[in-house]
Amino acid sequence: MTDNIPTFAIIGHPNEGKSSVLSTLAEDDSVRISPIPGETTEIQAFPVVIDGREVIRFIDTPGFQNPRQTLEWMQHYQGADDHLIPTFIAAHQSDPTFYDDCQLLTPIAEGAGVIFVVDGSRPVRNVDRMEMEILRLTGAPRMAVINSKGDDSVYLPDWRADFRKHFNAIRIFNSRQANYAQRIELLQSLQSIDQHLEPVLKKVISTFQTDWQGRNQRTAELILELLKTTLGYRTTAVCRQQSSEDSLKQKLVRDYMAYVSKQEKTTHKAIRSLYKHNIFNLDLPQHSILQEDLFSEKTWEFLGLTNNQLILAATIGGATIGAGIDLAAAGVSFGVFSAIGGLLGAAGTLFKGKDLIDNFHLLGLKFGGESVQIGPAKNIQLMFILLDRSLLFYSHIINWAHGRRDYDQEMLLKQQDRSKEGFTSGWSNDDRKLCAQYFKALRDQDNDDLQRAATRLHQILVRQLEQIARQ
Ligand SMILES: Nc1nc2c(ncn2[C@@H]2O[C@H](COP(=O)(O)OP(=O)(O)O)[C@@H](O)[C@H]2O)c(=O)[nH]1
Ligand SMILES: [Mg+2]
Repeated sequence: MTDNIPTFAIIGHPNEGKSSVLSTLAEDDSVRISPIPGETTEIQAFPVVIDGREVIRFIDTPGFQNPRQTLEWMQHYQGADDHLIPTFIAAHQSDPTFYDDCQLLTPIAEGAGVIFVVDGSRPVRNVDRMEMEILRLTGAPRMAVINSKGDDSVYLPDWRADFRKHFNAIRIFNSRQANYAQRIELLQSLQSIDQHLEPVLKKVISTFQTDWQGRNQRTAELILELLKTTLGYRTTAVCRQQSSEDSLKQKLVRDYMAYVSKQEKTTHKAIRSLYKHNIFNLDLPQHSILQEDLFSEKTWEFLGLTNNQLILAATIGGATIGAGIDLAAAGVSFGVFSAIGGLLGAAGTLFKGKDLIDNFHLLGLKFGGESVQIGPAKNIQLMFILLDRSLLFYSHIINWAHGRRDYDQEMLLKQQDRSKEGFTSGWSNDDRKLCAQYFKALRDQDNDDLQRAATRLHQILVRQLEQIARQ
């Protein structure tokens, strides 16, 4: 511990995943991760700052360069225990072949705890045992972390057996898949490696937890703001002589959709940076429904509510909701919702005048003399689709460990399952009813009702976000 900020050096053999583990633990995607062993040659501190205050610090180190000679030197050392590392460094710092070893031992000399990272999918070698023994001799509080790069788990018992002799705690931590809960668990087990660390790590953990709750609260707010600005959005255009009414309407619909899409993008970007993904272009998995445009047919087919759920939400939430009326008029079997999905899917390219105009009213299009108004949205499905897409986006973001720089198969499969349906179709009738009340209040511009519904919807969203984070 330096200046009472718990500090941990991430140590291990080159290319075992040290930097990946650090990146995920510190939620820092600026950490250099490289397939080439020996890229990291300098120690580098990565502070975790919450509310402007540094709460914990992780130090990235180069891998051991000369474990054999280092261990031999240490085994022959005769001086006082607490002088072991400073004496080693003093004796080797002018020797370039020991540069990395001196570097990685420096934070330990300054009081840092040790997180030793190994790739548990390969067998234990002699050199690993030497490195473990060096760390034991330093006397630093230390934990072993198994970050398996491959699927092979046959070597895990061997690793554990060796670790038990050399470390105060052992944890499996997959730097590419670890989520928030697993990060907390790792911090919790760090408490056990040294009694002195316990109180200060307790504080760090509770700061992490409060911070996470705050982010979920903020995410729910952002989603609500998105709903309010998009569903309540209205715009008017005046029909001029030379432009035909049809083309004016088409333009309005296009502008409307562009507006909603842009708002959604802005919101998702804000959510993304809340979870500190700033640098890497975190691509969504190839098969994710989120790859689809907001107004595409597929999106409307796979997300949002089923027809029956929609009718129910609309009728229990206030019979005057447009969606209910439109459904009744069009007939359920006709599937007006898939109709609008299809229509909007063709946005920009395949607009067919008649279809478009027939469905205009679903977006709240009104004609009044020379002017045409579009919005507020009349089809409550838009609300559920926006909700589902934001929740799915959140789920991708929080499951994207910072140490991971691409998508792996296992993750893809998991996401695929989840993306078949959105979240809102699994919500309770009461929750969906509340959405309908919110939607109605927005349309009626009833601010009191809107405020009441928004407060409750915020609670529902936070609960949903927390549930996604626990999955
Ligand atoms: N498949 C897989 N690759 C990993 C994992 N952790 C790290 N890697 C890769 O292994 C290489 C070395 O990782 P890095 O974190 O830079 O290792 P360091 O040299 O110990 O800091 C990089 O190409 C990483 O992408 C993992 O859990 N699974
Ligand atoms: Mg590294």
